[in-house]
Amino acid sequence: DDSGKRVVVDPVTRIEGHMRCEVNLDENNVIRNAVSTGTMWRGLEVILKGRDPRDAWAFCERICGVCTGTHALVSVRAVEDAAGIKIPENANTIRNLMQLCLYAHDHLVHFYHLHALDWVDVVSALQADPKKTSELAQSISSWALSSPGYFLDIQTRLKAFVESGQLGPFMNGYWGNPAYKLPPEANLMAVAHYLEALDFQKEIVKIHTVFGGKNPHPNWLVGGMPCAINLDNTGAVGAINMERLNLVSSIIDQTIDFIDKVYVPDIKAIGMFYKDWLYGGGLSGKNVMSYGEFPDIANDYTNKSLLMPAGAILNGDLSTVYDVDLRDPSQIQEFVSHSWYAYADESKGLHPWDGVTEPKFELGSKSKGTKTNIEQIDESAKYSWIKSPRWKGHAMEVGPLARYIIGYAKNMPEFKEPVDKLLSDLGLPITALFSTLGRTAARGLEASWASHEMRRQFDKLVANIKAGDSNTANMEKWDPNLWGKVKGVGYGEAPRGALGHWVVVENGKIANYQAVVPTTWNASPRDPQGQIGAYEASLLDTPVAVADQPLEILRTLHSFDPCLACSTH
Ligand code: NFC
Repeated sequence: DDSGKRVVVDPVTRIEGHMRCEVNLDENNVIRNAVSTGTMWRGLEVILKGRDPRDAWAFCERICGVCTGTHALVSVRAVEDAAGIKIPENANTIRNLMQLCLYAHDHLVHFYHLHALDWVDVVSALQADPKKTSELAQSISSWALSSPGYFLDIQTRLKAFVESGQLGPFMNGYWGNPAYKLPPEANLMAVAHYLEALDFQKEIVKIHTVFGGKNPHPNWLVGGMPCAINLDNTGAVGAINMERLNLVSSIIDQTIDFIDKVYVPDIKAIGMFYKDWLYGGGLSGKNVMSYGEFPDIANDYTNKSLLMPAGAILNGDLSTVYDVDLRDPSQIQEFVSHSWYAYADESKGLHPWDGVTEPKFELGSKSKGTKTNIEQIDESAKYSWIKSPRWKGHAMEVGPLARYIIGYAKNMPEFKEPVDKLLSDLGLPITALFSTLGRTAARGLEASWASHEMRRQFDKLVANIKAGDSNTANMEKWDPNLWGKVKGVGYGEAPRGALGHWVVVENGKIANYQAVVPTTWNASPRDPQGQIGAYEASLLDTPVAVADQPLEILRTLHSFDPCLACSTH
């Protein structure tokens, strides 16, 4: 599309992986066309072929170090599904704790370190009055670090940073851009919380190190979890004992405190100043989907057991939540007509059990520049390393906002009440949810939900151990040579949205392996019908204040928490 002014953002930063975005602006600097491109391919699906299915989790986990462990989780679920392996109760609860811990950590880091600076003007914080900042902080939260002296200290550190000309993590922001709306005091408060969150986030992941040995890339196991439990400190070296459980318990308390007293109030404070900026809804008011997560009953991955429900909504009709069936070949399909892969017939999609990953890099005739230095991409041809997944032919948005919309539509109080409360505090209608701000707010609410659910799952684990059950793994059916030709699917909700792995096992080895990933859904290029994905849809009709400072583009893209490493895998 050559109409208007083409703006290219490459690389998009403060994300995971390699992304390029191009937009066309009309004469009023409003976005009229958007192109989302994944610029790197990983090849994990190809690497997995011929390997032992019990090792798949360890390879898949390396798809990403940000949503660490979540690929391993759905991988072991896929292999267990294929082999008909059931996991013990404790393994299910520990897996839930690992995944909830990931939600809390990932959402917190995303908000403060990858997204906040799209709303917060760091340099403006230098103009803030520390006393007024303290009053503002104390008016929204009981968090202890809120004295005038504390904020003066942060401001002095920041000033030294700016004066040295070495802004460190605050380099290259569009400081002073008119799209920033927070007063200096709110900016200073947010900078303080950016630094506090940077320090605190390392505590949360210690939960992964207790149950999974390390972070990133903790250990998992087909058939359960690899950690032994021994409260008496006898027997297995490195087993989970009372001291470690107490550490986990104390980190859970601190996480709840930080999220409820810092993260959620900050979301509300930022929402207050930006509630007129309701762009970026894209597909969220139309098509959203969740596979569901957190089975409360071991080995039951249906809505009877899932604390976060599965479902799909089409055309914004919240009165109907459709069932999602990942085994049905007509429901989930991936297309490659605009992706750098080859299919025998690219007018059709493939269900992941029959999926093909064969790279084919070529540029359309209307692209500008060279293969190694593309100046403008041709979106009428192949233009991304991301495939285009579709549910019953529809492009879908996935992620925290999709999950909250589905929970809301299902009238589940734990999702509906916090949303209604936030909207009423901000004086906004439900439609305001379908926006960039709504996506950011849903993630904050979800971080709070996840931290409290961690407490419940932890108490459940301890109660079960104290009742005499210390089993964490089921090693029956361990030998894949005895499985025959089988296929399985593992699914769940990664922090960024719906994640599925499909595996086919033959002669004890992986015959095919396909992952369809949250960012693959959201960042997908066009499909053969020309339907755009969630990122492209969300950018349309957004005005950009300064064309060569695409702050609004980053703000909306970041609200999805892009992970391009995952999307291209
Ligand atoms: Ni990487 Fe992901 C995997 C994605 O499923 N997208 O939240 C998850 O990365 O962050």
